[in-house]
Amino acid sequence: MPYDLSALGWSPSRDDEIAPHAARGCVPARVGAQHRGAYVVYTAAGERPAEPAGHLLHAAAGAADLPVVGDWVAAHDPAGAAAAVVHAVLPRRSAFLRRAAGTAVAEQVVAANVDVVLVVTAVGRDLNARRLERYLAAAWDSGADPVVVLNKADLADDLDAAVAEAGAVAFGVPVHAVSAVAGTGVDELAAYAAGGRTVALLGSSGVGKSSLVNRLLGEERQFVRDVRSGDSRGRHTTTVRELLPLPAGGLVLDTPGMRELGLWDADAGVDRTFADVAELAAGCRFRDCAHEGEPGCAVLAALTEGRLDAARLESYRKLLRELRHLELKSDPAARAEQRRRRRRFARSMRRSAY
Ligand SMILES: Nc1nc2c(ncn2[C@@H]2O[C@H](COP(=O)(O)OP(=O)(O)OP(=O)(O)O)[C@@H](O)[C@H]2O)c(=O)[nH]1
Ligand SMILES: [Mg+2]
Ligand SMILES: [Zn+2]
Repeated sequence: MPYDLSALGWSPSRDDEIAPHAARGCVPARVGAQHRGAYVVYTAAGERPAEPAGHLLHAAAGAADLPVVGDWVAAHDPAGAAAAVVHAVLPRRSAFLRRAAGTAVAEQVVAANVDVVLVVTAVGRDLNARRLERYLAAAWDSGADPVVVLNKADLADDLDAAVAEAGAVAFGVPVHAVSAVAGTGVDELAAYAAGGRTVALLGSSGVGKSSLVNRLLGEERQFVRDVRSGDSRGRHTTTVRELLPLPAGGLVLDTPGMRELGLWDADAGVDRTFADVAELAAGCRFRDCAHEGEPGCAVLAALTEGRLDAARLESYRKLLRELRHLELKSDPAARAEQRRRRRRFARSMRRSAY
């Protein structure tokens, strides 16, 4: 099935980026999935298997330089070829990062060029303010717009209370109460993919990400955990990240549930998530106030007066401590290089704003 590139999220602002590669016979392709060393990409011609060119692997300083799901790449795909060959990764407009699971200190790019991150949680046990804050920080930091999705609304005893609980940490981020089973609220989520946008669903295992993806696709494409197997935690039904084009244009990215989301270099995202604390902190007497008992501390004053939740302040401090700890453990030169690269992304992002 051929694709309209704009429905895959191609923007004219990328025409200049592909031009030098097009001159060498490459076409734009969007990475839909990654299976070990190989990829599935979408091009104007359709869905194609792809592999990285040797020089791309050779020049990569780390995994972050190689294509990830959501990337736009330059691919050589002559008629009759068994697989396309990826020659270059085009600049990322956004990148969702986390600390790679199981390793001491390595970053992992979970997905690139996501426009909207749906932070999916479910009413009941999964709904957890502290976890939401963590996801929101990573989502803001990625450069995408976060949205909170409260799924399994059909199971709620008190839906208003659940929405209020999510709203208390969301601060201006939209909160949608939906049900993948009943189909309620799914249209509101579909609207985020309008105009060829890319919507990623992230959250714990079992909250219903794949069920929502199936609703958005209008078909049972993604495997969903069997109800009879209960909600045995830690069993991941979805095992690979997969970017899927929607019939009306735009794309959804289904992801395996994350057991833990370790933040990576997400200072700006934490500040954005805790904009209320940051705003209070602007009123502290000392600019480097740690809000630990310094005189003239506006944050502690708000805490005393009950205008700031103690658990929220502790959560803010905990995330900042985590980031500091990571900074101490990791290689400063490597981190400086990563920062520089990210700033370069940010600059190219501003230059070629949609
Ligand atoms: N009652 C109710 N059950 C739901 C809803 N959405 C999903 N479920 C059920 O929740 C279970 C998990 O759904 P999945 O869609 O597999 O969850 P997931 O987030 O994709 O899980 P992973 O792939 O492991 O990350 C399944 O048994 C679904 O039928 C909902 O809105 N209401
Ligand atoms: Mg799933
Ligand atoms: Zn202070």
